[in-house]
Amino acid sequence: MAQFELVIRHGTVVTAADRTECDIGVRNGRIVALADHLGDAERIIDAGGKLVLPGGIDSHVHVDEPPFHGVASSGDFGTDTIAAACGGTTTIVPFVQQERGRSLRSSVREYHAKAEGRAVIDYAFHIILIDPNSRLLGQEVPALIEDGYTSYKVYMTYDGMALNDTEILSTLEAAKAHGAMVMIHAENDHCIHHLAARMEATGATSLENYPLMAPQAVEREATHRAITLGEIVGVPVLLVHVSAAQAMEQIRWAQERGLMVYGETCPQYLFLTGDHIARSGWEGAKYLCAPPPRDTENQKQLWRGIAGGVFQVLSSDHCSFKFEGTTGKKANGPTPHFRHVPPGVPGIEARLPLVFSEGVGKGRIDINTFVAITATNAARIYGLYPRKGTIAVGSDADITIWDPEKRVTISTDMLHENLDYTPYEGFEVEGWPVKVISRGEVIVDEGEVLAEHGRGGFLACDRPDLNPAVGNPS
Ligand code: DUC
Ligand code: ZN
Repeated sequence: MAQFELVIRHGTVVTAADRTECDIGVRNGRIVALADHLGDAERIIDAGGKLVLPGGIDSHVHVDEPPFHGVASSGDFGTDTIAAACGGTTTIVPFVQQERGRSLRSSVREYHAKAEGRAVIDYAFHIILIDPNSRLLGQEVPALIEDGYTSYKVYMTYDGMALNDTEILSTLEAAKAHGAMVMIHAENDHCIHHLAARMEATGATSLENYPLMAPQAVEREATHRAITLGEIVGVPVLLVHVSAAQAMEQIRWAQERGLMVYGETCPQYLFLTGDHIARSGWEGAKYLCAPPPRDTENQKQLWRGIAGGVFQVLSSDHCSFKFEGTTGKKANGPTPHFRHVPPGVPGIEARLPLVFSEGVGKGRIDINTFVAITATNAARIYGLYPRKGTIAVGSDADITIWDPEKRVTISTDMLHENLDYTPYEGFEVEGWPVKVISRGEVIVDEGEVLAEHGRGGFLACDRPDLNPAVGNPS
């Protein structure tokens, strides 16, 4: 019997910290050797001229959640994990959404049933809390943390889902007592309602008005408040999908004061602007998400924030609402109205190529930072490290072989998301994953999907390291 099931040879192996020319030996789905020259394998992949990266971790994806603004997702754990894999991602962390009046445990079971038999890559779960009552925080949440559900998301906006400050404080206290990470969607709900009502009163309801109901101040105030709530309890918080410089400056301010505050941003805030939403008629709906994309100056600031270490995580916030039809962004028609379009854009497949091309390719970030923000830091923050998110002896052999010179024009047709549009239509990227390996198995080979549905497995997360050694090297 050969010593290794798989050897990846002659590649440039990159982690969040290093860049090394070495071979990788894989046995039983795990990395068991890193050395100058490894032979004697059942399969050898020549990665000469290619980058060999840890598979991406997309730690903010909405998969098969209940309808939002009355509109259902069109993707499921099958289509969305195939799309993720085709884009170089080997782990996702979607959400279980709490349902009022139902036990959290039974909701968790429901999401397991959605994933089992369908997912082609491994997955963990965050849990969205919309009713953090004392029974839930005192009994269910501690038991779930024990079982590997160690991150909880709370909304400061959205009807029926927003928590008030008291509820957020109680959630943070539970997170502190039992060892969980709290992710916060920071937008001031009262301001949004106030501004939206003002615009509706004047009939300014076309989509170009959408960003005006959630200007930067709305996000900045809520970000500061979220940081303050975390400070008062003495527990880390992670601000998700930060869209703009003003919110980012709050995070930087907190970090400089020594608070454990983490930040996430997403491709839509690096590549889209309010001008996309202002495209005429329904077209703008393709770019509508919450918070709204801003402008090119904010994009520049966010890139600086990534390079400077303000942001630890870059995930997609993938939402699979179609454009047309009853599961589409236009479903609440007949005319476009900024309050009736479900916010959210897809990006599970294009995330890594976009960020590699515009980030590493254009010199905005180095390759180690790319690995850190798209894989390693999420693994550390959410309790998956070192099993996931790095290339090291003992880690799962989740590896993406990346051709840094491959040019691709992104289009709906070439993506595997079960959708009729992508907000990144026509974007030209340089750099694409050519082989994607999950636990030692090649699941995507030159665009061909080889993975069996159901091969992906659940990952119970460890309690997060509440002061993880995250940081962006550049
Ligand atoms: N933002 C979105 O754009 N979609 C889903 C939820 C969210 O917070
Ligand atoms: Zn989200």
